[in-house]
Amino acid sequence: MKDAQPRTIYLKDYQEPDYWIDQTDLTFRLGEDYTDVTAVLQVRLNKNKQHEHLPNLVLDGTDMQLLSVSIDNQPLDSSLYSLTTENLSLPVNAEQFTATINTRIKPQENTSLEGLYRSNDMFCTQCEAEGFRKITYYLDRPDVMAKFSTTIIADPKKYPVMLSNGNLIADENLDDGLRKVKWEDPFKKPCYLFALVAGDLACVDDEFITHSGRKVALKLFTEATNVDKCEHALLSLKRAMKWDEEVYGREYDLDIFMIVAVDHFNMGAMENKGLNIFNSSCVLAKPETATDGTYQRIEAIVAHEYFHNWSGNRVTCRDWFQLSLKEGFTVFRDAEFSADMNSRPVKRIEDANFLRTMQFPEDAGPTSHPVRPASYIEISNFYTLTVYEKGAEVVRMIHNIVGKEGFRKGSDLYFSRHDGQAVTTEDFVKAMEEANDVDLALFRRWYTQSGTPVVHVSDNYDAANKRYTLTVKQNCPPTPGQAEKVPFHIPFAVGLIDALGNDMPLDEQGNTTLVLDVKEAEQTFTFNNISEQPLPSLARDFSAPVKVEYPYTRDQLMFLMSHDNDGFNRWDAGQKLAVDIIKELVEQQRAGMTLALDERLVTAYKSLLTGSSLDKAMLTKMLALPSEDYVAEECDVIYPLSIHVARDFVRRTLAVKLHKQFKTCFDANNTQKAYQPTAEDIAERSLKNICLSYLTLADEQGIELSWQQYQQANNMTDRFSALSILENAVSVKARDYAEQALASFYQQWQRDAQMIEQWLSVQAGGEYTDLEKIQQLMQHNAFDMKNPNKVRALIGVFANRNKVHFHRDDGAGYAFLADQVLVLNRLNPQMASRLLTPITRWRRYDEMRGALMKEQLQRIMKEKDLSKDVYEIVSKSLK
Ligand code: B3K
Ligand code: ZN
Repeated sequence: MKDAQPRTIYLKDYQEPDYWIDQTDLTFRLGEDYTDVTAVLQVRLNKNKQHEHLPNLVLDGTDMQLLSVSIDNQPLDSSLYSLTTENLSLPVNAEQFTATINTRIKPQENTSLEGLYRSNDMFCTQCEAEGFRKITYYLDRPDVMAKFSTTIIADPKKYPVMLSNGNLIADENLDDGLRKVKWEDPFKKPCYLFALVAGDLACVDDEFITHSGRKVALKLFTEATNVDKCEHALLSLKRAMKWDEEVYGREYDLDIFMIVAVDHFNMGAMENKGLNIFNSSCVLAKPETATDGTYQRIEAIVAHEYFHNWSGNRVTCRDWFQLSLKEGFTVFRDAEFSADMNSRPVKRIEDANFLRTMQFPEDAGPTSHPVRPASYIEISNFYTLTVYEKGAEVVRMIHNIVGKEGFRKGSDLYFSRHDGQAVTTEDFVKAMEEANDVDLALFRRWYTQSGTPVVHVSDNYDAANKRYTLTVKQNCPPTPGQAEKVPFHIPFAVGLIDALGNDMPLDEQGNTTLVLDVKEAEQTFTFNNISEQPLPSLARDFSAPVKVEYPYTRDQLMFLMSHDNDGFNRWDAGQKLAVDIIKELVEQQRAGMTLALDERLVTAYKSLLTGSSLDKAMLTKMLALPSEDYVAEECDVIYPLSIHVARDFVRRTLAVKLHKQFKTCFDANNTQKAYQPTAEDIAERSLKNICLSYLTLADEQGIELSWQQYQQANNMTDRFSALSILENAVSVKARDYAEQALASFYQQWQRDAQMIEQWLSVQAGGEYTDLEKIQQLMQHNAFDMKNPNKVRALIGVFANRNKVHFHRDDGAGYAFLADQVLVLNRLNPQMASRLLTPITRWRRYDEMRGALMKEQLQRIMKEKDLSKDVYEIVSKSLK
């Protein structure tokens, strides 16, 4: 650590800046040894604030060399300014002035992938949240919005493509053989939306005609070998542009929209104004190399970044505590887009499942924080599932409270009122409230209280009076810094189901789902004219991000699995049944008993496979057992190996007992069509492949079937499914096939970055890949510690998915992870702190494992030069 105790930043301390920057003119001289940057800033005193005298202009800046500064063209002697490792402080003697700052940076040495850096042979940037301060000294905060121009001077042979935000306004060849281009962005923006790209890139062109008839040039830049992987992203972009016009009335505002694919990127993509930069793995796809999952992820991320043009760029965040203002809202927008493009109930199941499996543990763990955090040490640590996914659920609840049309009125008001401004989540809620004349006073608690509320439901049926009552109690467990909670406003959607499985009418209008406004710690709701004892269907469509407790019997869950009219709850009934059964087996396993599966699960699966009228996408979801992570989340103490054994036993038993049904279903869906990533075909392939995974567990014929599919597949979805099935199958034959497949896969695709990531991850998660194998793979040419995708594919997948070997009894898995975190702490702190997550949850595990994880956290804590990123996570985890 640079400072002994890194500083905590608090929302309550927010103040407007002393100065504004109205115009920022940047010039980059890109070189192989260094890059020189000139920033010309038009600075103006902020008169909203009281000043006794003109304060110094304190600019943020780190990791660079200051060459010179001048104010209104007068060079400033170094004795007149003060410079620290984090700031440049300049004396000021006028309310308006021009500051010119020359800095030198070394992008080729920048492994943090923040600021200006190199990926392969190109230059690219990532400035959110605080990367711009690694490019030049600046007011690096989102409430300072300026108009930008960017001049790039570079060798045109090495960097024929030179891009920045906005429109190209000049392009000239200089006498010294260099080329100079100038870009100008007509919209003011915070510096986190600045972008620059230079490299030898190919471009795939397309266009979009907006609602008002303007033509927008769409350009996707990538290395020349990837031009055949651009079609799907461009198609997704055009769909997203159209959808935002239709659903939100939002039109694109520049005449050009560019996307660049880069191989070295810390996350998925970045919404820089007019110049989105994408992790290659989130934008490039062709049927031979991308799975259906990749196709769908690309559609969602391209849309997400595009939607930010309004929810993020035109209306941005006042400070980083407001991050969910743009992220929660934009995730909600992209989820609705994906629901409209594909299957709505399936998308809802996927999102709710993801939230429960991944965000609930975060919300219950040592880094738990509200959707709008109150403090942080390193803002990069707050790009979390809570800010993104729970934030999106909070927006969804507002949508459900005010209704679809009300939400549109609210978003119209929000965009028109705040266009060009940097605002807060409070401004968003106010716009929703005012446009709809609703009171969201209590609802605001979702932004300030952390933790997952638990809703306990009990019921009573009074047959004589045909009256049914539901008693709903809520509580929220304590989280760091929040011992006591006040009740949340929970929109709780409820249906009642009769003995034949039909929804009962709940009011005079005949509505069969009612949204109860739960606002108190305990409340009772009465339903009249209920002709028989009903079975409740609770929190339909996952109407709030809460845990629901109701004492369903296994028979009742089976009934709901085949009768609930709410798609989400129908699926969830199956999950609840399976979790209950797997937890029972975990106990049996720990007690050294012979495992015995409750036959009811077999019966339930059999009726899914034979008698159900579900569509294929839904059926696939119903046939997938809850993940080990979800079962773990539902256990008081996590015994990872017992959970693995128990779940595996269920899979094998189902595979043997329902072999015939799985085979029939597999054959019916094994239609060898030409590949198309349509919702219908994706569903068919997913159903076929889940059947194949069960068949492979049953006998050697299943293994032969997978091997055959691996060799004959005409698309990567089928090929990769077969590969990962073989990689996890136990027989000698399967091990042999898996080895052959992995070798030929590598042979064929070693020059394709996305394929190598897949190759690493299928091995890292493999049941038979032990720690020693992981260490060997780290030495392989395919691996690169400086490439986040590779780190995630190998180390991340090992630590998160390979339960058997990561959690081995001697703690070597944890020590290995800590070693890698310490290496990355120097190379790429953001990656280091993300990678840590599995061992931060040490309190949830059995005593032995918990102690071993804690030991590793303590070891990391002793490191001398800990980044703020890692320090924050480790210190909070040990508190
Ligand atoms: N806004 C970016 C995330 C930036 C993360 C920086 N550490 C991507 C997105 O959410 O669209
Ligand atoms: Zn985003």
